[in-house]
Amino acid sequence: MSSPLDVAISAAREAGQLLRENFGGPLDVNAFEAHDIKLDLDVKTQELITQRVLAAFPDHAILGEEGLAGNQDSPWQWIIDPIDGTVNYFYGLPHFCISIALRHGEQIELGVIYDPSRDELWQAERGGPALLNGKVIHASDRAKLSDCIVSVGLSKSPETISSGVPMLMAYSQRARKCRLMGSAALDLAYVACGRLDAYVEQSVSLWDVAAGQILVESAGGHYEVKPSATKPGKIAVIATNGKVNLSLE
Ligand code: LIP
Repeated sequence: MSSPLDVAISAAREAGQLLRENFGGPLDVNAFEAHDIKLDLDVKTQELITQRVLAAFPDHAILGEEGLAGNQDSPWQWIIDPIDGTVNYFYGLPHFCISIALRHGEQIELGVIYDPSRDELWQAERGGPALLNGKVIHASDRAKLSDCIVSVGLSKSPETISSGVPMLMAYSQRARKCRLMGSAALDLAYVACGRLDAYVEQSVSLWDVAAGQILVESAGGHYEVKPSATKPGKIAVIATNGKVNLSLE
């Protein structure tokens, strides 16, 4: 029987192929929201991943951006974002990914993030190294904020945007550069491999960040999470290379 990591990698790659095939073509939109877009392809991609996971682990639970599946009483829970960066995908911006994590109880056991545009696959299992395309990766060692690139996520509601802009202003004045790239999972994968030095977002969903958390921690970075102060049910995340202090005092 395939290991959970092998199933996650295989499902992410298969989902990536589906996204590549549909990228740039006509897309069925399920909802246009003020600061978000929901695609039918989000649903189809999560269905594909769900089928592969439950075929291997029929008694596990699925928690995804597009809904629940499987046995919700199971202590084993797969946390899936089928397209992280959906708005980028819809507009033809090749910066999006599939994010799959598996947790047992509250402990994340593995994470896989796949960027089908660049064919880059990040993976980590608890207690092991973080890998990018099979090679060990490490977070950067920049310790001065003025030397760092900080990615800031501005989420989907007026409240989270109005609370995020002052944070963006503050980091823009203190860091070398800030970036807003629209995919929390890729931001975290980039922190894990040293392309970014930190990622902050005040209101994001568990499925956006679960796989990225174990990648960052396995790569020597630091990951903090707390309930969002701006959006009930969402979380606020600060992820760094483990060296830089993001305090704005
Ligand atoms: C996105 C996150 C991003 C956040 C966006 C959106 P989605 O996830 O990755 O960090 O700022 O509002 O939530 O919706 O593209 O899967």
